[in-house]
Amino acid sequence: ADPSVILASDGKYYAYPTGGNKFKVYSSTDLIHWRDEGVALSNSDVSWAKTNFWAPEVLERNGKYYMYFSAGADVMHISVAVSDKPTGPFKEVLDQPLINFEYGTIDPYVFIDDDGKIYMYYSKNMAPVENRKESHIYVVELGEDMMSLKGEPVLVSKPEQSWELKSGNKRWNEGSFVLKKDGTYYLMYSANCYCGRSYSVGYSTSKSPFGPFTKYWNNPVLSAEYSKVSGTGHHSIVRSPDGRELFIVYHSHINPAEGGGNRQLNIDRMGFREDGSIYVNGPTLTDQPPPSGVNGWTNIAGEAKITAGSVKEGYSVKALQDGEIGIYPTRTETRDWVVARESDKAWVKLEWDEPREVDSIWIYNSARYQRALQTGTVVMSDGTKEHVEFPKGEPGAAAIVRPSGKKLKWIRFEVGETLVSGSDAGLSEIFVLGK
Ligand code: FUB
Repeated sequence: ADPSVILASDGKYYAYPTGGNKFKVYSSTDLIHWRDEGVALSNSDVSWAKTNFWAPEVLERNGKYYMYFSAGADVMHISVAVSDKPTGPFKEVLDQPLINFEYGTIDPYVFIDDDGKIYMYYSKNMAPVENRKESHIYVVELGEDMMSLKGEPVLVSKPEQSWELKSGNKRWNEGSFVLKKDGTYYLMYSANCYCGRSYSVGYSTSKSPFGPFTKYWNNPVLSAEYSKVSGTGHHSIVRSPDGRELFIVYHSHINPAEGGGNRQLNIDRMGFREDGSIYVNGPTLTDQPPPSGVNGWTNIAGEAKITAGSVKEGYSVKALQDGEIGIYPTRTETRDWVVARESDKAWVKLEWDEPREVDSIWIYNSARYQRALQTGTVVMSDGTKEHVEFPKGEPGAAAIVRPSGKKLKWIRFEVGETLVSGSDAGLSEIFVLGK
């Protein structure tokens, strides 16, 4: 649960999840295979708390690794431990909590701005508000030592949008993660009870790390609404080995029917649209292409010239190269290539300047049932043809063709049967893993 994943300067990924009386650490070179690296921080090294070791966040700076975490018994507090290595052992240096308010505080996230200023985002946990309890997100500046507070905390987020009000008279904004892009601060967070199906991720934006933050109108960006998965949230974000792709790492319930505190780690792609909004290609439960750069493969679909026999008015064939796959039918309505099925023009072609080595072709259906496909055919420039059947009822599952290293100048996809007879046909994305 609550996975913090970093790409350290040694070129390896490290994952730190919530523990009971300790934090463990796992390493990976590709975000696929993980190795247990043992205990990163043990409660025997923390004088002021022995239980509820929740939500660690690790940050590398000037050759040191800082682990911010929450722990405590009746009242949760936030502190920081330091190590020379990403695997630890992390040692608590303050011998008391860094945030030691009379109310509970959890889920620290530390963000270093371009000007070197350091900010900690965290949640004030379950405070009384009218006849309910709520968790709100605050930000406070940290000193250059990374372990002292500067100034007063500022409130930056509380549950307000309808998707955040799905857990009765307890409401949460927690699990912050902050990133900055083109001068805009994105405050991502989770809402609703971690124990329930509706735990989801949304975000808000601001021109200042202190806010005011405006919530994205189309939140949540990660939820279990259309999936068999349950309780998707408390995430971190990390880049692929070659830096080209972003991955969101989050937890979901091990047993979706039960919910509760038994959670597992999930990884999916995410990205930014041209208008600056965030999309998440998840939750998925099926095979997905490996992260860009693993074994030298990357998505070369965007480097191809794309043409289609026909495109329905109001849609674009470029939607197949925008990185966004069909998961959320209502939120991505216009992000499909749409074509009339009853037409010999129902095809799309990707052509490269030179023949390219192609490992696999991933064809993602429309998330909209009314235009989703059952079948199609992939025609390749070497003269081969392959019939594909689309997986049913599994958002984000691709029809996969594996040329396994063949050199191809072009590929063409021909639309077959739709799920709804006689309807328009739609695809959300074509991903070509190649070199
Ligand atoms: O895992 C314990 C708590 O549950 C975390 O601190 C919250 O973010 C929620 O995921």
